[in-house]
Amino acid sequence: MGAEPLEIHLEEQDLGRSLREDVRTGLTAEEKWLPPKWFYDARGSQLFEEITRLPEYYPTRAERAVLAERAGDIAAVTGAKTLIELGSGSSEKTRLLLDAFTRHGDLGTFVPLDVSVSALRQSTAEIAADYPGLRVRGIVGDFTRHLDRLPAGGRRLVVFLGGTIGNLLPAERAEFLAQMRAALEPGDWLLVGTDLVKDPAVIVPAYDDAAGVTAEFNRNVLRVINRELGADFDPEGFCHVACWDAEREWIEMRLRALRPMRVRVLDLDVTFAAGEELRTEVSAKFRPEGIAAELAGAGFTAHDFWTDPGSLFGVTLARA
Ligand code: AVJ
Repeated sequence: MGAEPLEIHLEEQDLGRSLREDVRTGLTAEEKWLPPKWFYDARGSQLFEEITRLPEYYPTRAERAVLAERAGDIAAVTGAKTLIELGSGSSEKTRLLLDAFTRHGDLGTFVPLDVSVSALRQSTAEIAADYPGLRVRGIVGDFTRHLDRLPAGGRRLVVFLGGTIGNLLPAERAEFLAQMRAALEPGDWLLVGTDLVKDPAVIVPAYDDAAGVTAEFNRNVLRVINRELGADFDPEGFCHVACWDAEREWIEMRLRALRPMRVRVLDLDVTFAAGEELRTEVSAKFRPEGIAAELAGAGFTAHDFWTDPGSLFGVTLARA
């Protein structure tokens, strides 16, 4: 049984429209910003996969360690029939769960949802090939907009890994969790990965690696906008900046203009002063009590909270 054809909830025009809206809003703001979802074209998804293998980028390895240790418990406790993965990317770590469910027995369907068509094509084909008997239904969609399109019924486990929930701003996060809770039935489960607050001397290099892969990933958003909207950003005119906000306990990636620049995009004439910064991503870090409080606030009941041996990364299993 191969993967089923991808279900497209983000049509080409729809993608274009939301990119145009985001570019207009973000680049005309007093403090310029762009949402991080636009990093992930084929090249951006590839660069992100490279980031996950960098020595400085600990979250992927730490989360994988937790899942390797706890996948059996997760399969046994949830007894899920349907596994839904939001922002699935390559679904590489999710294989630990699929393996555990294969041993445990009940899982019938895997539903990865991602904005990246290229990542989803590859992951659904590979997973369908490696897990014969598993129904694989990939959905091209945006987890902040398409939670109402998830398949209904039958003991569902939704997984949201990698700390991607930290890419939402606090108000967006509350909205997302409330929508998630509304999309689930009592007895369904949510598994969320969150990077934890720690010494910034550990966090900052993870977002500013020596090989410069994260810098390329960051500049990639400008290449996406150039290609999709016919803009004329000079990506090399910007340098990569990663900075820790101690008060809000998040890391920000920014692109800093190396010289004054003028960019034509849509009907806009966007000017950058030398040194001006464009915020491209927020990646929030969490404390265990904060995660529990946010989940409870959205109507979830925390069931388990696990970390890796170094307490770098947390994984929470909660019940709807
Ligand atoms: C997509 C949430 C896993 O915030 O750590 C990696 C994206 N940005 N390096 C993160 C990212 C810069 C990443 N996640």
